[in-house]
Amino acid sequence: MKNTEISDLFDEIADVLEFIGENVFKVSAYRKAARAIREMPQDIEQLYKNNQLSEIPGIGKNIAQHIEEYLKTGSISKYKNLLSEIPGSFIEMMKIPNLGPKTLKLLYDRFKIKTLDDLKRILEKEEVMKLPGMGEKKIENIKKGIEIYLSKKTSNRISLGIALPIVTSIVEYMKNVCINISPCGSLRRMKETIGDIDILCTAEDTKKVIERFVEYPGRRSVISEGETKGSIIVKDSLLQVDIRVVAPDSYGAALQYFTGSKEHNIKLRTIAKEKGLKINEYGVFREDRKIAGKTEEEVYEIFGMPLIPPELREDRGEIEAALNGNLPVLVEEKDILGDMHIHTNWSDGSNTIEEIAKRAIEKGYRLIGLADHSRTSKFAGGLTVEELKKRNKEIDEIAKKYPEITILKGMEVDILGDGKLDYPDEVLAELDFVIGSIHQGFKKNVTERMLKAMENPYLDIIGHPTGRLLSSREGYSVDIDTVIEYAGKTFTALEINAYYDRLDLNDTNLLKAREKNVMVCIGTDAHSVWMMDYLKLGIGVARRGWLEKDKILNCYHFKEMPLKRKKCYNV
Ligand code: DGT
Ligand code: CA
Ligand code: CA
Ligand code: ZN
Repeated sequence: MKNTEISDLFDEIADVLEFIGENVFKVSAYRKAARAIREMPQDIEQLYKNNQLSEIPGIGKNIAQHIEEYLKTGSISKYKNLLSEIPGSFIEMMKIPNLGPKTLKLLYDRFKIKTLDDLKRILEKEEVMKLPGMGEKKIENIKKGIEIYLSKKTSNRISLGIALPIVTSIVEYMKNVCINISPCGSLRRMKETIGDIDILCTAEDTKKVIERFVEYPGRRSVISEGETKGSIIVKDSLLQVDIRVVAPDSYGAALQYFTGSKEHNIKLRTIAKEKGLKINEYGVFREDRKIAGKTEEEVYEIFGMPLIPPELREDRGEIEAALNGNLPVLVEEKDILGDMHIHTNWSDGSNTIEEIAKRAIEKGYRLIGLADHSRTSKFAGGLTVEELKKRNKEIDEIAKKYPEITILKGMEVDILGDGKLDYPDEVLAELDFVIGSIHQGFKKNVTERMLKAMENPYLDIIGHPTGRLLSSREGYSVDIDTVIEYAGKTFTALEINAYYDRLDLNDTNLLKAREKNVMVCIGTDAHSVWMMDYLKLGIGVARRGWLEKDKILNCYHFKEMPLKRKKCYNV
């Protein structure tokens, strides 16, 4: 079937027409045609052969001619001519989610960008914000779009932070036709990247569920529509979403099965066999009698285990731990008293201390750690010693106004080329806590510099310890095992940077940190109050790393918080 090819082409024609400023009716004619063809069940070639193109709603003579031309020759001359009117890489850039042709045109006219690299570069510039309609959130969304576009091109996986809001919105949209509904698969396990989204539900009317699902307003296209299953691709991330409707008495078994991981399920099936049982997505069976399946708890209970939290289900020892009764008591959202890594407008954040405090109170936090950049990070508005003192004075004033929250005077201090910190010790000593981060020289002696920095009694936490960016950067050349071990020896905590593109440390490194008894600190690295929402990603990563609340700094009130500078450790 050539339906998708043709509708993609029409969408591209619409993009280009919009980019060159054609009239809106023309643009929308192509968009309507693209959508009609994409979503119709019949094969367009067949319709053409039967002379029925004009029966497709929204397809006039002009567009019918294009279809005919494409089916006969494999291309559309109008499209070729249009392409010659716009710079080469623009067709590619128009595929970036969250970046429409109008915005692209705006950026092109103002900055003369030609390539994707140009685009990335200008998005970092202050002037971009001054363009009409270009807020901070919009820029952040375009950056996300670029990430999605690039990762789809290379690995086909999307970061958790992007997939999570999509599934939330779909679940919200589907709720009223379902009895139970839950995401499963890697998303429920809070894995850092997601291949596709899986959703499971029960309902009185199965048909209604699928019908509504394939009408989801955020869909780009429908891949399949069956009796109990449906698949769509969503527009803003090009992710595939699968939904499955199951019978209520199999819901638990299905949830268990489709949450995975595959490795966890294989291990469970082996155990079932040893007990003479059979487990599948319908239930647990002895001979042919079903003995469990309605709830997940019931399924695990049959094997003598408590419910294993989804984040642990990777066959990394969780089944053995469950059988022996020593599963960790994982940290929960309610254990976290606040966010320990927030930038204010004293450095490169966009909100005032007061705005941040207010948002934190709204979120029910008991404390926040403000961590602005230090003086060497000039590009990020790093504070001089003078400015730091002024900022701290302002914190004192705001703190008086909001006694319900503890505002900690922290800093994200650069670890310099020689492993020293960016302020003298007496300045660091006046702060409540210090995060030390590598922001320059990603390839130069990073391990040695980190170890040296950890010897400083005022360096409490190492920020984003590996420096990786999920979308684009492998990370520093750092021997993370050595860093983790030394963190244990020096009572330095390691950060879980919860920004969606970092998630650093990740689950596997956290498991190592846990072995070495290293403390962990969760921070969103928010540069704007809405980014404080990323905290839940950090909690998910912490849970995947088997962390309990006693190992997490944010679970302590400041007075009891075991920071290195307080020398409260038993050596
Ligand atoms: P993803 O989508 O690559 O991020 O990872 P998952 O874990 O969501 O994998 P997916 O979507 O292929 O399948 C969803 C779940 O279904 C998976 O976690 C476990 C279950 N599953 C899929 N295929 C198999 C299989 O061959 N054997 C078993 N035991 N379970 C499977
Ligand atoms: Ca999946
Ligand atoms: Ca799937
Ligand atoms: Zn940083």
